[in-house]
Amino acid sequence: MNKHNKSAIPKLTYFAVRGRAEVIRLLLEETGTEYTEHRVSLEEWPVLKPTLAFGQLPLYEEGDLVLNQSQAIYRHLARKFNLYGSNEQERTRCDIVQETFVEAQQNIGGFFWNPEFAKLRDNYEAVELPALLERLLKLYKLNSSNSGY
Ligand SMILES: N[C@@H](CCC(=O)N[C@@H](CS)C(=O)NCC(=O)O)C(=O)O
Repeated sequence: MNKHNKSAIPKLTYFAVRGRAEVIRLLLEETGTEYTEHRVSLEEWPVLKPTLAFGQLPLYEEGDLVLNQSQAIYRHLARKFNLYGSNEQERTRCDIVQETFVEAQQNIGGFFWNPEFAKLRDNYEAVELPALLERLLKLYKLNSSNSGY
């Protein structure tokens, strides 16, 4: 017997920004899934934080299935909605796309929040960002020459 109630309406808890929740919202919207959202305010956060297993958001609930870690939630939804390839090779290619975007997100986020942002900006725009975008472009080229996505 499956102990999870798969028919339960999913609930997403996150702050009122796109951030790590946006991929979850897109997956739920794209698949026409009914869901509810709790958009946590800055006043609410200090009260909610200590009640969470990892003290961070997003939190995704589906009946008694309670998930944190955004990348794991994305993969859970991709499996659930049959968007995670149809064989081992395709799933591995999905993982490569996911990891490449995690790296890009960390790179851009790290730059954005860097206290020396203003000082580093010119070099980032001229050198680092084009190299990063080039890598993403390669990924698209790699995937489009092997049809199926
Ligand atoms: N590895 C976690 C990181 C989660 C994370 O850093 N969440 C941030 C928002 S994007 C957060 O909850 N920040 C508030 C805090 O840590 O107090 C994931 O991918 O879900």
